[in-house]
Amino acid sequence: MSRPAGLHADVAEVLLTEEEIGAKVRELGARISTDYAGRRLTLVSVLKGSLPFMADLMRSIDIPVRIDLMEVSSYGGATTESSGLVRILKDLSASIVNEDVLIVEDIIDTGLTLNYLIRYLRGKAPASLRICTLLDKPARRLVEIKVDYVGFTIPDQFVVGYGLDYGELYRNLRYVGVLRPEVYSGTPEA
Ligand code: PRP
Ligand code: 7HP
Repeated sequence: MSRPAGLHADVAEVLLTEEEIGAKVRELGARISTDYAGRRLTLVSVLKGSLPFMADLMRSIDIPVRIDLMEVSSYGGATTESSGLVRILKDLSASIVNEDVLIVEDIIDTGLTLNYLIRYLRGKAPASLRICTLLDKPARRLVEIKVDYVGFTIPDQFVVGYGLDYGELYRNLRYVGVLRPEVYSGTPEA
């Protein structure tokens, strides 16, 4: 990894603006509020990437919800490739037995992380289990995943911002952008 030039300077192109993300999150929140009206809904955020999305989505939902947080890791440090090995770094803090559970993800890429999580959470006997992701990158999928709520379908490019990182950086961008390949290839800019 070459030395980062700067938060915004390392971004080659803005893929989704703050405004586009905000509008989509409000739309998803409205759909979820309608679909789960009168139910017991628990949102399970998959840290760390989904943190900004979760914070905005839960405030766009206008029915009572519980929240819980899990932290898993599948991408080892400064890499753009999934290791395929999913580790639970933080587990749920409350039972989800008989709860309607909605997993909140920032991105589905290979699908390996969610494939693991779905199996894990199904074992905890929720009333239902569905998936909400801000970004979907179907070109990279290795396992089939049924996704119930998708914000944006994006091309096969490595993106950062609005929670998404490269080497733990760029999560604090308000937009989603494509990272300059030099940043992760280590090739100095011409
Ligand atoms: C990222 C992202 C998803 C996962 C998607 O998490 O937040 O959880 O990768 O990739 P996949 O579909 O190929 O499994 P990461 O392990 O990088 O952790 P983070 O959320 O802390 O950034
Ligand atoms: C994980 C991930 N993290 C950041 N940007 C991407 O494009 C990613 N795909 N999978």
